[in-house]
Amino acid sequence: MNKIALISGASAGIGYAIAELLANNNFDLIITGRRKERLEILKSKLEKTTNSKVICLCFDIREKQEVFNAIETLPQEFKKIDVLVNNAGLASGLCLIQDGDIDDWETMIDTNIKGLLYLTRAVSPLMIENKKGHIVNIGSIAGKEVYPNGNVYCATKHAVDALSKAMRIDMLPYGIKVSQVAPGLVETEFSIVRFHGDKERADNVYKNLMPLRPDDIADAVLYVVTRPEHVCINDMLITPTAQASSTNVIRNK
Ligand code: NDP
Ligand code: 8X3
Repeated sequence: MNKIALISGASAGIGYAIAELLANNNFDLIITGRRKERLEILKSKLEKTTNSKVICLCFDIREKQEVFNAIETLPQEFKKIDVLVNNAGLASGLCLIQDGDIDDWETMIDTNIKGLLYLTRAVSPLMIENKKGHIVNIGSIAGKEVYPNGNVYCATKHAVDALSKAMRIDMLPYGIKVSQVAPGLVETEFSIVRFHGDKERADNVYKNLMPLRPDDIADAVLYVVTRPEHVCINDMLITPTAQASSTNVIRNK
């Protein structure tokens, strides 16, 4: 029997890659995001090419009521969620604190912290009821250290780091695992979103180096969620070989 994984932010990038890999490894999926059409295309692709059943939930993770309503609409058998991947997130802007755009700050805080909390609050009681579960939070190297102009994004990912540790303590009595996977530079739509659609600026982030691919992170998530019952991977920090820290990156000349 397939396990069930809910992946937030599966319409692009890392979440999309996780969905594909888990579907190919005997998971049924609940995939979420705001872009319904992309989710529907992914669902039909996965249902054609794998034996996975897929449900799309289209909601804005910043909207508390939308999150709770979406989980409520799940068919009973899909409420037995084995794995929750809290992946939906973004950076908006890259700016000194004194010049920061407060709307950007609120978008990041509402998505990366509050959205992750809403979804966890909606799903974790179901896991407790079913006496099983695994929460995987997609953190970041930005949750381990800060870098110039990264201020609020780094703060939101430090919050994910802290919440991952705190959730592991709270879930301990129920045997529910909590893991964090914290990537460095991964080439996705992340930088296009961060720079508000400026593709040239986004391309520069990955220029002259071999960044991580979304599949590299999916591979780590698959590893994390397929360990034996008694093994919990607490935390994985993964960078490209060309990156030693947020600010130490080697680029080809
Ligand atoms: P992408 O921009 O490619 O994908 C982001 C995903 O999050 C999309 O599916 C998007 O769906 C979803 N999302 C964003 N905002 C919302 C929202 N308000 N409601 C619902 N879904 C939302 O970025 P990545 O794949 O790179 O990012 C995934 C995660 O990985 C993020 O948490 C990011 O912080 C983290 N990360 C990324 C790194 C990188 O270098 N790329 C490195 C370290 C961590 P939609 O727009 O359809 O709603
Ligand atoms: C995304 C990686 O270095 O742009 O979390 O913050 S970084």
